[in-house]
Amino acid sequence: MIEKIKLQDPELAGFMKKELARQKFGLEMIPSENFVSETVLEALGSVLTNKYSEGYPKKRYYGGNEFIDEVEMLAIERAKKLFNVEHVNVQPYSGSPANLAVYLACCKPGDTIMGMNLPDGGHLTHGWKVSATGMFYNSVPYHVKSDGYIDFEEVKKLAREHRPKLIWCGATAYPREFPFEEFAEIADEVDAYFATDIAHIAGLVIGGVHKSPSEYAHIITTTTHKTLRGPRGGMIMVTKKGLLKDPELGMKIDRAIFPGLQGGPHDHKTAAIAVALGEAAKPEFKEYAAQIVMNCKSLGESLKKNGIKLVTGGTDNHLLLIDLTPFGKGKGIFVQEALDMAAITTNKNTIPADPSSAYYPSGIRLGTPALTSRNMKEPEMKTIGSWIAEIIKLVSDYELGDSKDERIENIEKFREEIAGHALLKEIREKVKELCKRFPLYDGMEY
Ligand code: DSN
Repeated sequence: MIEKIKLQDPELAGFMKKELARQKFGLEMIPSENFVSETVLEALGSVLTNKYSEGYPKKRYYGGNEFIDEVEMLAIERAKKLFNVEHVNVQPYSGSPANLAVYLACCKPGDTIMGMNLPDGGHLTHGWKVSATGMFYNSVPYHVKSDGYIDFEEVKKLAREHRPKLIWCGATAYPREFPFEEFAEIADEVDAYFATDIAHIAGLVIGGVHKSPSEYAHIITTTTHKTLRGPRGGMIMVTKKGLLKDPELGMKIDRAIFPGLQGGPHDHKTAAIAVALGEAAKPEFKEYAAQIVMNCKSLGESLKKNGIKLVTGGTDNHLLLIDLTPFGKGKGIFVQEALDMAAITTNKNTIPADPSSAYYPSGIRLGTPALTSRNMKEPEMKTIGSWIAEIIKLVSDYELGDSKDERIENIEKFREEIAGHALLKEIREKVKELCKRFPLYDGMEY
């Protein structure tokens, strides 16, 4: 599969081989990750990467784009149909530039915008202070309540008080279904653009297991590599409602992407998006999406049964947020690293009202899209939940400490003591055996 790389660049091939083995024999549980089909990989590795195509189909700044035009139009048509929208731009390099383009199209620098607070589960590009979106716009964040659900009373109050130009609904760590309808009502009342960022749940929307925002939002953005199971990329969609509010919205979005923010589109990635959208249109994809959610609920039940606390007490979607505060604050790093040693990949994450910090948060975010892609189901989730709970309990007594020096020392001590721990070794072996029963990229060798 990488024969030529092996011959020409064995050093690189060695790293790639190790990464393939890591993916094959570990449990990938970061909820924003997934395994693309070999067809998507083929499109990504194609000669389409050679082309420059600034502009849009039939309106390019370079010659030789007659076939690239067809590829891009195919991706656009497939997205329009699947998401029930009027206008699609498939050129964003990924989710962050897609979101930035929405600001460029709808706001002027300094305008007020509203999005979910990052530590509450929102995204950097929804106005967080260190992102360009929080620096160039007046960001008024909303929060979740102590039960972990969006504080909609606060959303209404802030929107009426600040009259934002743009309101975002979307998140990276929110385990519940989004109330698109309620957001649309308040956005309409204050005459704001309403943008939904469905990066995490795009596949669930297509699969019909999460409500679609197409009836409620003006703009929908998404990445294409999460539950949608495509290549790393982004899309911006304008709905019928969006064009009614602003008939020029599609054109404004296109101009914001090119020439506003980007140069030539990545045509090999556009082809891979077309492949993924073709796959997502098949009936099997609906079953896949439903299974992601069933698996996640089952994983959540198993964790709870084994004494682990979850933000909001469970999930409606593909992800869970473990609240580690019953064991103390800032425990995420210990749990993430111990799980890594057992070949279970998750990420440390803030939880709402986290008593620690973003780098040393008190939660773990995990989910089921990738495990579901390798055909694991509820019985496997039950087992995996019990392994994760065992590992959490194993490391729950480790303390971070308050000063920087104490933290460095404590983490080093933790790493020394935990490396090669018998329980982690035992679970790592069990993980490997489980992975062999659910092969990934079967027959693919690097
Ligand atoms: N990095 C993505 C995630 O993990 O959710 C969001 O951009």
